[in-house]
Amino acid sequence: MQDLIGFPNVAGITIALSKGRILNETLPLLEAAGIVPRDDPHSSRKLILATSRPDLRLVIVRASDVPTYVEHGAADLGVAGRDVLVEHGGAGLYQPLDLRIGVCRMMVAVPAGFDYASAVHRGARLRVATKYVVAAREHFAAKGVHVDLIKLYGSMELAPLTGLADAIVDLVSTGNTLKANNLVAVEEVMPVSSRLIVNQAALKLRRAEIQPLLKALAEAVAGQG
Ligand code: PRT
Ligand code: MG
Repeated sequence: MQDLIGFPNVAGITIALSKGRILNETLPLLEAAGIVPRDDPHSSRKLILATSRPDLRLVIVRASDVPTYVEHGAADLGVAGRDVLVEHGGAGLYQPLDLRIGVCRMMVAVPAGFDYASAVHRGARLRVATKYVVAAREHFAAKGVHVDLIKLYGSMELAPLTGLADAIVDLVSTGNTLKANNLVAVEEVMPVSSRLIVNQAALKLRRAEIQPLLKALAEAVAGQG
């Protein structure tokens, strides 16, 4: 079969992934499903990677762009964290499988010594810096906490240390980053893991191609340690 690399997605299956932990943790699942990139994705600078399956390619995009590629059908499938999916809104996406990778928690964190509970109890208005404004807005609204959200694109931990915000909403896995910046987690917003996402139209129109892949990945997830 002819190589599909570089061609629009007229045939075959395209999977969108982001470099870093999602790629690292997805590769073993893909391998268990019989899919291995032809070039080493860690050293290659290619953004489209051919695989051991001639009808299946990987595209490398920013983590927060994965749902956009899949929503618009530029990729048929993708892997994205729940954090990213909540901010995107999930329109046009089917989320059939929790891959149980990229596991962490979205937390509210404040400087050590800041009495969050009593600030909330007093009804104080808190300035909260975060990349996750949709999740944060829903969380504080549900708790009846008054907040002014400040949108950031990274290094949230710096915001309380510089006086930009009273609190942050960020992802925490080991807790080392919070600790190193003298912050403490005070409340969970949501548990996070990465999901397989599928373009809804692609699943309907090309179920025969996509369904076996979903099944193979579900088995890979069930078999992972
Ligand atoms: O880095 P870039 O701006 O390109 O994009 P990104 O940060 O969205 O991508 P990436 O690769 O860093 O993260 C991809 C996905 O991994 C996220 O969308 C999450 O679903 C998932 N994930 C799992 C995490 C973490 N764990 C995590 N700990 N993403 C980020 N972190 C960061 C966190 O924001 C904080 O800065 O790691 C730091 C905390 O880690 P600990 O171990 O010190 O607690
Ligand atoms: Mg990052």
